[in-house]
Amino acid sequence: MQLYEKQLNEQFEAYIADDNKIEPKDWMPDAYRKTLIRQISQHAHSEVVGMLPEGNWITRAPSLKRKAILLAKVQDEAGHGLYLYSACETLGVEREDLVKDLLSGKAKYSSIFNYPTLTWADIGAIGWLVDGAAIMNQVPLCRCSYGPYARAMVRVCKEESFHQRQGYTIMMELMNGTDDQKAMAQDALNRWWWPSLMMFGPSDKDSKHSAQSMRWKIKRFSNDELRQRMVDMTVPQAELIGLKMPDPDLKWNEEKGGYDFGEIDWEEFYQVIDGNGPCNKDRLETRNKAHDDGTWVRDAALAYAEKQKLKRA
Ligand code: BYC
Repeated sequence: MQLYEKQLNEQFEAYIADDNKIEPKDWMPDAYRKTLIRQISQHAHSEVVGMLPEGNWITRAPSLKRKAILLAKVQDEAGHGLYLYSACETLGVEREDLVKDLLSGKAKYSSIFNYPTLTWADIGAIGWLVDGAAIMNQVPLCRCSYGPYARAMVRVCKEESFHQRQGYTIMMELMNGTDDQKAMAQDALNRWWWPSLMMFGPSDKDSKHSAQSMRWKIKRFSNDELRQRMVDMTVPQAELIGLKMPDPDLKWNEEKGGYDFGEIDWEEFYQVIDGNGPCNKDRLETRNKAHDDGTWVRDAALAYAEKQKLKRA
């Protein structure tokens, strides 16, 4: 490393150690930039692909009120994707290239969106558990060292908290309903619980990026710390409405002040992130079709912008 670059690096590390925010025009090491582009773009893709499992239920929501709520939630996810692509672009990458990587299957997005939504209760389980996990992971990201990402997270977290409550109220209503409705809610919890815990990423001993990301204050807590908090927050919520956690090893541990829980099926996790989950192929095909079908909209918007520019010139 050149002396000059070494000094810049030391200044950068000290600036972060003092809890300052790095802004787009500030000097930053290439590896920091690369890590942020990786994480923020994967996050943006997750928001966009995340619309698909829920979008599947908009036409079948059980009432007009539920349809309106679900529609608003899915639109929020699109908005989150847009803020995140914008935050990512401040790092010097083109949105078009990021989207290309998603559509070709090169880029990752959250494992959770590769599972099917089989019943209405799945919409409750997604809001309660998936958005619940998202809040747990994203509230600390509001303090991320990169300014544009941290600021985008503030609004995202407010909206995620509404999403979590809409999911939990669906589960509550089902658990106050008929035996069939209760069984449907329990079945959704059984299928979504373990994939929701996988959202936090590999266990700390296998997480290749965590140590560096925590030193740079991109991540504030490790994958396992956040997963533990998720379990501790969710178990009492399940008990309150009469749901049973699908984990025979779940047990309160007085000494640690949290729950012990069973081992995650890491083989399943790696299969899903390698593209072999139940819906990976379907999700990518749907996104590609939506992108192709939307070409005329992008072309029209560009033509309109061009016309306006000429008018002003
Ligand atoms: N799924 O070293 P690690 C939402 C990858 S959107 C797929 O621990 P890191 C919502 C990881 O990328 C939810 N891949 O990595 C939307 C890495 O692969 P590469 C999305 C995963 O980055 C709509 C490798 O495994 N949230 O909530 O330190 C509706 C090693 O992992 C997963 C975010 O993106 C996974 N679950 O930590 C409702 C939050 N886990 O890149 C809800 C921001 C790990 O080396 N992201 N991988 O090929 C993060 O906080 C972190 O990136 C992670 C992973 C905790 C996810």
